[in-house]
Amino acid sequence: MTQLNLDRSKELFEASQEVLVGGVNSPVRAFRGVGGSPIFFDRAKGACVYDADGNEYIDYVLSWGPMILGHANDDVLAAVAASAQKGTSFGAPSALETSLAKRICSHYPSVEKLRFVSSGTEATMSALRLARGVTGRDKVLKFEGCYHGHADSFLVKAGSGVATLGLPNSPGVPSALAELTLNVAYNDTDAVEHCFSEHGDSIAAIIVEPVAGNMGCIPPAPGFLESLHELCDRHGALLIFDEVMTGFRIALGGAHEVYGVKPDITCFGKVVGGGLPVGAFGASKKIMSQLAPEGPVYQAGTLSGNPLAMSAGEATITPLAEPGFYESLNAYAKELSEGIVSRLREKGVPASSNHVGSMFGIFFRDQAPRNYAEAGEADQDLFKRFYWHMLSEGVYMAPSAFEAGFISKVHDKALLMKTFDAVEKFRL
Ligand code: HOZ
Repeated sequence: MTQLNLDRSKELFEASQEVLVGGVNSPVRAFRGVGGSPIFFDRAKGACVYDADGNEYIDYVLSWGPMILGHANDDVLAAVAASAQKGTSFGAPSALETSLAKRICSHYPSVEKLRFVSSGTEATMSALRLARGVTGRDKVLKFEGCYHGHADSFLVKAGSGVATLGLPNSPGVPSALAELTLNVAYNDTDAVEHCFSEHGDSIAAIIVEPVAGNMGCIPPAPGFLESLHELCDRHGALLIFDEVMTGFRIALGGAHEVYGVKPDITCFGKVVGGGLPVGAFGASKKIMSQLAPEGPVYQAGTLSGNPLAMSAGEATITPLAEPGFYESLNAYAKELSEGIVSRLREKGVPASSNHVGSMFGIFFRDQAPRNYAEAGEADQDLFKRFYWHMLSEGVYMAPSAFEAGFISKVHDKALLMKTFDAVEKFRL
């Protein structure tokens, strides 16, 4: 294994721990999922990130998904710079919001109207409030290992950092609220049916990551999303797709397009903000009319529709509609994930992978998992060793076995081969 110099990152981590909780601003970044101290970044360009010690890495995290065009894309930078010249926040409407909203709605037929917020967490939290307001019901059904941000109602058996740190639930979430969150295994339609038979008339919504991306990457089983739609319809509940990760990522039309299922409410984040803080939720005009100021369900935000974020989102999404944009991206994800696994298996390492569009997951177990329990059975020790090996060879992957990986438009064949060379050097 090549010896990396991480002295500066270590110094910066020492300093950050004095004033930032765990030295970070989001728990997964603390590297508790892989041990050791986190890498502090200095800059990023294209498919690569550069740390404070000057090491270069091929980046398969991409800020956890948004950077689909690669880091510091020239057009996105130009759009943000031009927008900044005109003011960084108005706290009042601008034409930029209408333009981006139109663009999003045009690719998601079930979304007729939108509300912009500043993060994926805000989008899912507000979508649930809207669903509760529309149905007059309180319960929400989610799936073990799915992560929908850190709002109270979702921090029950969640994925992502919660899974990484082994926290089943979070203190601070009132038990009376947590009791309204029902959890069943992802991809288990029978369990959903059973839940509806017990709580049917009090379930406001099912919320689901149509492709789970916070317990590694786990695709929906054939028919799973359709069955959720059908059960919601039958029981008068709303179906919420959390497309924060999958929206504009697995296809231009996200999971709507890939699986042909139209949810009642859709949440966006990540790619729609092009690397700036943006979230959004949207639905039919009828459902959205229940939101203030048209209706009584309240939701607001000082930086919602922020001009810099709208400009970055518009500049990011526009080229995604070019013919063939997703083909090469998705082919890379397939070749990468399958290529890593075949090389590991040749060495006798138990490994499997999933990929949907340009999202992927590598698992240290023979079979790719279908749910959170199976994802948890993967060999964590092997994952950690592989993680540090790849890092030392200049490949930056998510520092947790419970996160998905991502590809950008500028990941090319040379980087793919470099990644494979790194895998070849892995020793058990
Ligand atoms: N929960 C996000 C990843 N799935 C964000 C993690 C982070 O920014 O640290």
